[in-house]
Amino acid sequence: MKRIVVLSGAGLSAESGLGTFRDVGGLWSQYDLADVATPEGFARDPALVHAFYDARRANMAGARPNAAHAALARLSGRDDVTLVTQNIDDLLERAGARSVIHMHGELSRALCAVCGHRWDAPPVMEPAAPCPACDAAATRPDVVWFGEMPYHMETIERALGDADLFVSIGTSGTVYPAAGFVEAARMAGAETLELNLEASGGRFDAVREGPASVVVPDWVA
Ligand code: BV8
Repeated sequence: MKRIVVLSGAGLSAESGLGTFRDVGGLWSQYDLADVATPEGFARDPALVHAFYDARRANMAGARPNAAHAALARLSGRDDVTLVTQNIDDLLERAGARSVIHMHGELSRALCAVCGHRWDAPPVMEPAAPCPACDAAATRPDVVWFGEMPYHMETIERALGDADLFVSIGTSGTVYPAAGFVEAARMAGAETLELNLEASGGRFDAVREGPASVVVPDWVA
């Protein structure tokens, strides 16, 4: 049984209308990453950060999974497949995928910065809204910002160490530690495959270029 680790990035959801970060017109050309995706930015201006994520949550609610999400959903739940995503949207789950590992958190979840309690995020987050568990007014998006430790790293590293195949989908490979997964998989003896609109220039044994809604179902078939 070939053990497969799949890592996806913003390109997986691009055709569903969710913006990518570093393509032309991407999110980081509209916002300064330091202002909206770091703990320091949140401390400085929580209202700006909440507005940034509330807008993305609204965009996500109006979006639909595309054929790439559906193809990965067919793969998910298999014992030999580990689905890791950098994306914070819920389109894989809405396509029916199970056991998705959101290493950068989830837009649909709220986190109490005091007690660590997590709950389903309302469409618009009220910073002063009391935590359902400890009453503190310290609500933040349950999203991993720059300088914060991504989630589930032990699980991911174990899967990479056992992988026979590592597939990277729709990611520029610029953000660590995710950008280092291809090397970790190669070190473990895995074959590496990139499915991307354009090759990211990372070190993959094979690359298939094209939109995710085409190349991912082709690969999964
Ligand atoms: C950590 C959540 C340590 C928020 C995100 C050197 C200098 C400075 C900093 C660092 C450094 N080395 C490492 C760091 C730290 C930093 C980092 O990597 N910085 C980068 C910028 C250099 N990393 C971190 O801070 C990480 N934490 O290192 O912690 C630590 C250790 C111990 C204790 C505590 C801490 C945390 C990083 C997580 C940040 N959060 N997201 C949010 O979403 O708002 S990152 C953000 O970038 C998203 O998660 C996104 O997924 C991720 C990667 O972007 P991509 O998904 O690749 O998207 P991008 O726009 O870049 O590319 C789009 C791709 O899609 C392209 O390839 C394009 O071709 C493709 N595409 C487009 N259309 C299509 C398509 N493909 C297919 N079909 C299409 N139609």
